[in-house]
Amino acid sequence: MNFWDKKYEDFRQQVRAFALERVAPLAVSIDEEQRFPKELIKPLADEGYLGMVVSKKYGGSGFETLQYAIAVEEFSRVCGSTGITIAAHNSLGLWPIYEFGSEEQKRKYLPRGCAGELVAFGLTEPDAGSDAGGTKTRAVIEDDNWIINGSKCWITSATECYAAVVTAKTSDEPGSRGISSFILEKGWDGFVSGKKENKLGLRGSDTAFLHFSDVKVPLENQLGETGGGFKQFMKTLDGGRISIGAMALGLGQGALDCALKYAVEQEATGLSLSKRQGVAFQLADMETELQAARGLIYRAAMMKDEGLAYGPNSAHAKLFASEVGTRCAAKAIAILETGGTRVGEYAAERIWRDVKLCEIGEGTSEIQRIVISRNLVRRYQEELTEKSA
Ligand code: COS
Repeated sequence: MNFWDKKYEDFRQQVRAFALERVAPLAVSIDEEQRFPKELIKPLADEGYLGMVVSKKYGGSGFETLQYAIAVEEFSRVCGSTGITIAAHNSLGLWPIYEFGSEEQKRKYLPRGCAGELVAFGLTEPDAGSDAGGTKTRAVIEDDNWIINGSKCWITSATECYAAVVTAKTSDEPGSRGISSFILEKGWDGFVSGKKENKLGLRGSDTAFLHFSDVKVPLENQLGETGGGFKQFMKTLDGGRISIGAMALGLGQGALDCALKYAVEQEATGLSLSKRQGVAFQLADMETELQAARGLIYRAAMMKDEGLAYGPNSAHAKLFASEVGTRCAAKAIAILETGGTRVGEYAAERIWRDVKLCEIGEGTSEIQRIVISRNLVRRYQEELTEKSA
C-alpha cells in the first residue's frame, strides 16, 4: 500500500470535487451565522462520507482508514466545521459501535448512522477533561435498566445527533476500571442537549452539553463488558486522533492555498510578494511541514489498516499536524498582513480560529506527549527485560 498510488489520488480528486462544489460555498456563511448546515447531511451520506469507517454489511462505505484520512483532509481544506462534523460522527460515534457493539447493536444503530443520522460521543465532563478516568456521570442498575445521571460537555453534534455513545461510572473502583459505556437515544426521557456553544472557531459545527437525568437505558444498550468503557474510549481516541490530525492537515493546507494565491496574485498590483524571500521562505516552510505531517498521518492510517499497533503513531500524527496547522495559519496571516490587506476577508482568518481545536480536541498536545513518552519508556523497559532474561 502506497499513499501516492493512483487509487488514492483518484479518491482525493473525487472528494475534492464534492467538497468544492457542495461544501466550500457554505464555509463563510455557516461560520458567520454559527449555523449547522443541515442541508449538507443527506448529500454527504449519499456519497458515503457518513459511514466511512463501517463495512458495507452495516450500510457503510467500507473505506480504508487512509481514504478516511484523505477525505477528512479534503473537507477540512475548505471547511473545518464540516471536517469536524464528519470526523466526530465517523471516528467517535460510529466506530465504537462497529468495534465493540453486539451484532444486534450494529444492526440497529449503524445503518441509520451511515444514512446520515448523526451519532455523538460523550466522554468529556466539566470535572473530567484530560483526566478521562475522573468521570462523574453515574449508571446504576434498577429494575432491569441502567439509570444514568450526569453531564458531558464540548460534545460535537450534541443537539443534532439521534444517538450518543457515552461513558459512566458503574462501580466505585478507582480511576478507569469502574467505567462502562452505553448507547443512548435522543427522545428518551431525561436525555437532552444544552444550548449550542458560542465558539472561537468551527462555528458551523454543533457543540453543546449532553445532560442525563434519570435516563432509563435498557441493559442491551450497554456497549461491551462492564468496566470496559475506559479502554474502549482510549482505543476509540487512538483512531480518532488520525482524523483530527487529518483535519489539522487540511486546515493547514487551506492556509497555504490562501497565502500562495494571495502572494502570487499581488504580482499584478506591483507587490511582488512571492519573490520576497521573507514571504517565499514562509511558503516553503509551510509546504515542508505539511508534507511531513501528511507522512505521519498516512503512516498511522496505514498501520491501522494493516492491523498493527498504531496508538502512539496516531498521537505523533495529531501532535505534529495540529501544531503545523496552527503555524501555517499564523504564517498565512503574516503574509496577508505583509500585503497590508484586510485579513478578515480571507479564509486564513477562519482557519486560524478553526485549527486551534485540533491542539485540544481528542486529547490536548500535552496528552499526546504523555501517550508518546509513556510508550517510549515502556519499550525501553521491555528491551531491558528481554536483555536480562
Ligand atoms: N488502548 C487500550 N488501553 C489503554 C489505552 C489505549 N490507547 N490507553 C490506556 N489504556 C489502558 C491502560 O493499559 C490501563 O489498563 P490496566 O488498568 O489494565 O493497566 C488503563 O487503560 C488505564 O490507563 P492509564 O493508567 O494510562 O490511565 P490514566 O488515567 O493515566 O490516563 C491518559 C491516561 C491521560 C492517556 C487518558 O486519560 C487520556 O487519553 N486522556 C485524554 C482524554 C481525551 O483525549 N479527551 C478528549 C475527548 S474529546 S472527544
